Amino acid sequence: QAKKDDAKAASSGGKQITMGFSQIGAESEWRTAHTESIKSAAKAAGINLQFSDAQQKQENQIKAIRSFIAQGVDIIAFVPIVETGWDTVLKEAKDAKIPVIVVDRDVKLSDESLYIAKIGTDSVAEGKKVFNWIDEYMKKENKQPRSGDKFNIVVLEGTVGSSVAIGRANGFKEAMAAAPDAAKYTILASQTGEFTRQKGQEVMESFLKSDRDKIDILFAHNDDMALGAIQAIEAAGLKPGKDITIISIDSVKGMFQAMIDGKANCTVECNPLQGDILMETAKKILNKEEVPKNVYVEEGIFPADVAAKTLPERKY
Ligand code: GYE
Repeated sequence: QAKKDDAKAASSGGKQITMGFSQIGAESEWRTAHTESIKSAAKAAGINLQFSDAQQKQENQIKAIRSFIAQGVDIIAFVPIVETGWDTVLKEAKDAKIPVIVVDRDVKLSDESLYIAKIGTDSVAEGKKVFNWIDEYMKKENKQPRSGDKFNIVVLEGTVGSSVAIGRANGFKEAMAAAPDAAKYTILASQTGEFTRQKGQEVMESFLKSDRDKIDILFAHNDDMALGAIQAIEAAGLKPGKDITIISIDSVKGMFQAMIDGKANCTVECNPLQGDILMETAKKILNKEEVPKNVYVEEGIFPADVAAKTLPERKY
């Protein structure tokens, strides 16, 4: 019955709502869960979803949005792969009177009225949680630097120019600068691993080539890159999770398994289950109801000692 009511609500004036959705691709376990959440929520809400996969290219996203406008969809939602470069196409949507919802990542625009609402996660807060967890953990475990007198951190960054890579890097550095024992830490190297397992492994290999005996801590902007890096660390004859403390963001099942296996130390949650709230928001906008400009989903933090207990409850 609830489903039927939803389906009814999804038709305004007897016509089913059509949403054009531009996804960035399938780079990570997180992204797969995100896509799945969007698709199943559209189905449950009785919304006709026109789903487009941009294969990691902004130009493909712009093309998709233009084709949604040409088709005359009721509403457009998209995940901005990078922060900038959206003004022109969003102005075209506005001129065509098609409302736009920004999903997951943030945009930087000259005119904030070019989108109605943004649904996503707080990447600056995530980056802060990562540093604060590290600082506490190193003290609690009475860890000592493997060489010299500071903990050497290496960072695997996400997609260059994406709001999440920028936010996570900034949040991390802000928390580090604000910590009373900031002087105990230094960032030895930081490079993009493009949010993929393969690239994470490759970049970690190169970090290890130059600094194998110095690296104390790995911060990966997502779990997939951490999982790739774990393979590189083992191949270099080191123990991931022991010689090198490993923390990343997302909290996908693969990372829980790595923690259970003793190869990783913590994951900060980034919640990809944004489909239901997106569909609800879309209906409200089309019903001319007020919606908040920014909606952040709830997020936790999972260190290795809760991994085994938590894994069975994880939805992605
Ligand atoms: O952390 C990563 C993905 O934009 C929050 O993109 C998302 C990030 C997520 O590929 O795994």
